[in-house]
Amino acid sequence: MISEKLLKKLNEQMMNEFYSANLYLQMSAWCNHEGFEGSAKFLRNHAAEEMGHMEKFFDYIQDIDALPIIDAIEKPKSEFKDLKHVFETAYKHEKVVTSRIHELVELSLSEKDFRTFNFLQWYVEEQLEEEKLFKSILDKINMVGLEGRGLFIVDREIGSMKDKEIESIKNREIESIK
Ligand code: OFO
Repeated sequence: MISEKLLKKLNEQMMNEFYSANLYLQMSAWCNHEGFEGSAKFLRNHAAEEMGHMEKFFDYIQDIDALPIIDAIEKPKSEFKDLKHVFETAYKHEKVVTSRIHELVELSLSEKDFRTFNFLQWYVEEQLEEEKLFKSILDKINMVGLEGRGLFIVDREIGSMKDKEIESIKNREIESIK
């Protein structure tokens, strides 16, 4: 049976994933408002992906015969200096999520809860992808700077990135069932 402490942490992470979804939805709104349609589309898709992360916790908690507790969600940031600031914030946020997932893994291991440890491995791998993804976008923005046509082209490219990401996730899933 899962310990109360670990269950509380799983619930907290479920709510953190909700927060991630809201953060990216808010960022998407900001981008749309500023005319960055590609980034807005990408971030809106990403918000939906974060809801999937939340649901995985929601389902797992129920699978182990415990009760998911939906709690209040902190208001996400809604003001950004520029597009670079949006993706810097996202990249920083993903690093925080990674460290929270690692703390959960550490706790599950110290409590010898191997089932939860195993469940969390999906998130360990996912966080590597999330950090890589946001870092690659930031690199692109840094390369072209914040002025002129370059940023317009990068924004368009960001808008098409989701399809590539979905493709790579599908490939990973196919590999894992081979
Ligand atoms: Fe962005 O990975 Fe969940 O929070």
